[in-house]
Order: sequence, then structure tokens, then C-alpha cells
Amino acid sequence: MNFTTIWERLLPIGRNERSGGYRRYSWTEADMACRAWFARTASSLGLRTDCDRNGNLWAWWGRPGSEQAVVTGSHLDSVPDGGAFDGPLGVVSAFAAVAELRALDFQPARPIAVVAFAEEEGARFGVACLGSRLMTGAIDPATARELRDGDGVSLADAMTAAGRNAALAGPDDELVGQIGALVELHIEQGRALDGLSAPVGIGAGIWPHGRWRLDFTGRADHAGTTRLADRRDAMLAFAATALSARDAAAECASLATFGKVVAEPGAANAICSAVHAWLDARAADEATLDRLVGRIGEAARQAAGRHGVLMEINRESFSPAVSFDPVLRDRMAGVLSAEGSVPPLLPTGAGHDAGVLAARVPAGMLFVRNPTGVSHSPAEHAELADCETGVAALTAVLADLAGR
Ligand code: HGY
Ligand code: MN
Ligand code: MN
Repeated sequence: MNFTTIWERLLPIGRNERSGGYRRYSWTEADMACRAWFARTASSLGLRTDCDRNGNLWAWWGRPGSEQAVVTGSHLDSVPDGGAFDGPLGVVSAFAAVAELRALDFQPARPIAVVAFAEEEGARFGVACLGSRLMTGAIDPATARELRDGDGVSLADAMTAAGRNAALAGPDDELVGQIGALVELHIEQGRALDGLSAPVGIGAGIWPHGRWRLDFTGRADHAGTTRLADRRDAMLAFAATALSARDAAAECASLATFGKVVAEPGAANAICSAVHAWLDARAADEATLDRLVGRIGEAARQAAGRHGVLMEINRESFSPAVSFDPVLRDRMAGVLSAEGSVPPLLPTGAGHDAGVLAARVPAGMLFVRNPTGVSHSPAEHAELADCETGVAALTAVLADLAGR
């Protein structure tokens, strides 16, 4: 069973024919189909599968808890109309690496586990890396259970509907204690490797980043009869804020994005009563991130004041800066250098479950070249040859970490 075989069985699941993007949101039909794929693939490799209290999927080679395990994997959920590789490349590569080791009759000295973390994108319930945060105690379970999707369905309801006992969701110290090291392989969400003509890189760290919800409350009115001077237009306050955010990001050498906006009531001939907008902000360090978000919040307050609109800003998700474990990082570099070229060290602005686990266990990342750098888009792509190089790199790293 090789990479392509495993990859092609997952590829059609949750893909939207019109956009060509993926709509794999946690605890939906597409997610359940992904979970079934995970179980079939694991079983065909002779691995024992488990779904933990937080909905994360595990496939075990060896008995959990017998020794500290070497864990590898990523996530299967997507952003709306995301690409095929963000997440799944890490899970498929993990299965392919295990298949390769078993074909070589490798005898691991400690358990190896393939993992697929739940709700990494936060596309349905708004908090990134929800499954790994719950597992590591990085989010309050009661808060998490009450997170709601766009239709008002809570995480607890969604898990219950999928046959899970949501009341159990929460820290899993026993499981975390069984992890000796975690390595997540992921498509690079950028073009550094392409610029360096390198197929594989090693993660150095992750920028601090977060999500803030901004609510602009104006006054609904008729688009065709309300004088401009009489309007309290939430849309104008939001629009001014979005433009200010771009300027603030440029001045702070950081990133700010409004990718999700909801206008109420959403009628072409009615002035908005409210606009709800989600800011994604990222910076090289937390002080800069604080400064960036502070400036955007101030710009929003001023814009709201100019338009007679109320404004509230609330943080919904935050990921502190991550530096991956230097011993694991250097050990992976040594293994890959022995196999050929010295892999570049890459910082990233993209969040990952490995970044959440890094607070509790030695964690590291391998990146696979993305020729265009495009991600969170149907256009996301990695060449098969680079994916196979990624599998070979992960196989060598697992053999080293789980070897005698
Ligand atoms: O948003 C991120 O950085 C990741 O894709 N969850
Ligand atoms: Mn992503
Ligand atoms: Mn990802």
C-alpha cells in the first residue's frame, strides 16, 4: 500500500464539484466519511484504531502505554473550499510511512501512532486546533462544548449527533503522557522551499496568531429613501476598519485578514442593522501582535464613532508563539542530512496541532514543497515526487525515533 493508493481513496471525500474545494467540517457527513476512510486505512495496515474523548482519531502500531509512543499525523478537516493537501497530506504520509516500515519488516521498539486531530481549522466552531487544545487542556471543555456553528448547533450537540459522549470532552493527560514525540508533516503554506529548491523542510516555529470577532451595530433602514446624513451604516464602519487593518499590518510587518463577514439582514435594498466580521491577525512576536490588534481595534472604534455605530471586539481564538523542540528538530535534521541534503529550517505563520502539542510534548514538523505557496484554496498543490520525498523523510524520522 503506497502513498498514491492511500491518497486516491481519500481524495473524493468532501470535495465540492462546483468549486473543486473541500468542505470537510467536523462532525458532518463529510467528516464521518473521512473517519471511515481513516479506520479502513488503519485496519488494512493492521493498526488498532481509537477515537479519543475529544474526537481525535488514533491508529496504533504496538500497545499504547507500553512505552512512550512516536506519534505522527495531522488533520482531515478543511476550511471552506480548502485544498486537498492542508492536513490530509500529513495523515496520508503517516499511513504511507507506516506501510513502508512494515514492508521493511521494521520492528519498532516503542508504539507508533497515526493521529488525525479534530476541528484543526476551526471552520465550523470557530476555534482552531480544537481537538488538540481539548486534549492538552488548552481550552476549557465547558466553553468548547458551547461553541456554536453558523446554524447555532453546539459542539456538544454535533458530537452527540455523531454518537459521541460530549460530556467526556476535555483534558486527556493519560493519552498525552503516552506521547514521547510528535512529528506532523504538512504541505508548506508558502514558497520558501520552492525558492530554496528543496523538497522538504523542518519546522522552526509558529508565529503567534489569533481570531477576533468584531460586531458593528447600526440601524436598519431603507436603501432607497434614507438620506445619507441620516444613516447609521454598519457596513461603512466595517469597510473603513478593513482598510485600516491592511495599513496597520503593513506598518507592523504583520498580517491581518478579514475573510469572514456576515451582514444582517443581508438584503440588497436594506441598510445593514449589523455587520459581524472576523479578524485573523498574525505577527512575528506577541508584542507586535498586541500592537497590531490594538491599532485595528482603535481604528474600528473611530470608524464606528464616525458612522454613529456601536462596535465590540472580542478574542475568540489565540495561539501563542511556538518554538519547536530543538533536540527533536536537530535530530530530524541529522536523520535527513544523513539521507542526502540538509533540510532548511522554516518558521511559519500557519497554525498546526503540532504547535499546540509542543506545549506538552516534544513536537516537530516536516514541510513539503508547495510550488505556488497557495493554500486554503482549491488551487493548493504539491507534486507527487515531493510528496513521496516527504514520505521517505517521515519514514526515516520514524525509524530513527522508534528504532532500537
Ligand atoms: O489558520 C491556520 O493557520 C491553520 O490553517 N489552521
Ligand atoms: Mn489550514
Ligand atoms: Mn493544516
